[in-house]
Amino acid sequence: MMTVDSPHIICINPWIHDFAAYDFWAKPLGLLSLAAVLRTHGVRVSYVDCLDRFHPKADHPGYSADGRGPYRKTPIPAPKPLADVPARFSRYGIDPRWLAADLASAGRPDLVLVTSLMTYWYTGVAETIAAVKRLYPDAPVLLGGIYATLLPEHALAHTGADEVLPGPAEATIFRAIEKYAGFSCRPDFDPADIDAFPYPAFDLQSEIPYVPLLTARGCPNRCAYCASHVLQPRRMRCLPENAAAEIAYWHDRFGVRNFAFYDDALLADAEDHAIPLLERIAAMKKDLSFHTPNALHVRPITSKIADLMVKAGFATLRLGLETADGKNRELDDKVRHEEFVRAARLLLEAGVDEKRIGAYLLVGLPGQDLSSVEASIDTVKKCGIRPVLAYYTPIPRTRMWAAACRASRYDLAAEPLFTNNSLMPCMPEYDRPLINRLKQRASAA
Ligand code: B12
Repeated sequence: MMTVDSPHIICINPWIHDFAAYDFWAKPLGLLSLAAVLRTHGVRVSYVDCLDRFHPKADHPGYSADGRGPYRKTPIPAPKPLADVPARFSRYGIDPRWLAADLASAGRPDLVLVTSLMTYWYTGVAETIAAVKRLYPDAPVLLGGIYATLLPEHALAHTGADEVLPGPAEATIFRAIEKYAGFSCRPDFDPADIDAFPYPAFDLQSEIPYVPLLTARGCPNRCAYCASHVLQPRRMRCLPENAAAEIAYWHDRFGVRNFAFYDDALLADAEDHAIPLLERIAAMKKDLSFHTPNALHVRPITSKIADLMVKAGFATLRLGLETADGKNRELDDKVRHEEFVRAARLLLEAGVDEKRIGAYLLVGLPGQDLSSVEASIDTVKKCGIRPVLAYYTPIPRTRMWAAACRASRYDLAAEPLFTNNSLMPCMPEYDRPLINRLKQRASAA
């Protein structure tokens, strides 16, 4: 099957450049999935994580009981388009000297794979690739991931990558390896079958404080503000027994206790998917904690699901208040309001700690009257759970993008940095007193 000796590939999770960043169960699941695929096909894979909170050279590794924690942070000048923003800009992640040393000790690569996440973090990607090119000027750098998929031309022009490969790459990565490393091999699994994928290579990390789980790719919904259907056009769902086996694997082999679901719609078709999965997790009787930072839809929550979540060990719950069609976005719609109140009641009755249930409220949507958010905050509180403000990020290729561009005081289409939600880019102005009032109202007891 192989035509040349195994190539050496370095996979890199790049730095973040932003006004704020925190590890809310955020790992480069896609990159580590590809690393696992390559490894099982005879490729020598090294992993360099610019966001490693547990880097051996870090003074104070950021431990926390549930896996979350702060990234190391270094103030840097803001990129020119953001120079006038009155907030401190930073590089999040390891010291550049540690990165250089890690790249050197990995050894010369035949190919470098860099992932990307937020479109407005591209300057962090560019700084990472520049560091690679300083050490290994001849090594080809291939960029993929979410930014690369949403804005491939921009990514090619602005990051220094030799090639940008958009979209899910379980199938396409093999051609790239052949092109750049002369290593020809065919996938020995079906890239259209999520059950056939190897487990992501979290074992390449210096620590495994938690494991992200993705029991399905893609989303059955088409919310106007979300790019999931562009990023993962093909919906694939794994069998509940396989998801349960993966959880047991990380716990039994590596002692992992915290798991974060990345699914866009974990509760879709719950009878066939989430319910059997939760039953299996509960039956394991292991002391595990599950977190849903990517939000659960409230509509499918029943008393059975709420009970099973408690039995399985769901510790941090985030609820999304948006509807599937993205039409009714504020908490003023009758049906949605009742659904929400009911879901909150069921979860509280089942025994989920009220402090650990948060409801995301989208703030800063095009045309949104921010004072309406105050009423939504009060409604959520009345239900006995926590409002969590989620600042709207305009995303290219979503249905809401055109409206976002029209509403914005910035030229969003010309400069992805302006889509940073810290700027509240779709509001006519950054109304600091009002935003502070909302924050206070949301956090007040
Ligand atoms: C899980 C998730 C999170 C997690 C953390 C994820 C992480 N890794 O850090 C949490 C819940 C914390 C999170 C938070 C946020 N998120 Co989020 N998140 C996601 C989600 C649902 C899944 C990402 C994922 O892991 N996918 C699964 C893997 C397997 O796919 P993948 O990473 O794309 O990888 C594949 C390909 O891209 C490719 N690939 C990847 N790397 C590479 C490298 C190479 C070289 C190649 C060739 C290929 C390749 O192959 C992989 C395998 O097929 C996406 C939506 C989605 N469905 O993708 C949104 C998404 C990325 N998030 C988004 C947003 C806006 C946010 C928030 C800002 C939300 C908010 N407004 O408050 C926050 C803030 C994050 C922050 N500042 O830290 C947006 C991004 C918008 C943008 N402008 O880029 C998305 C697209 C959702 C959306 N609304 O459309 N998020």
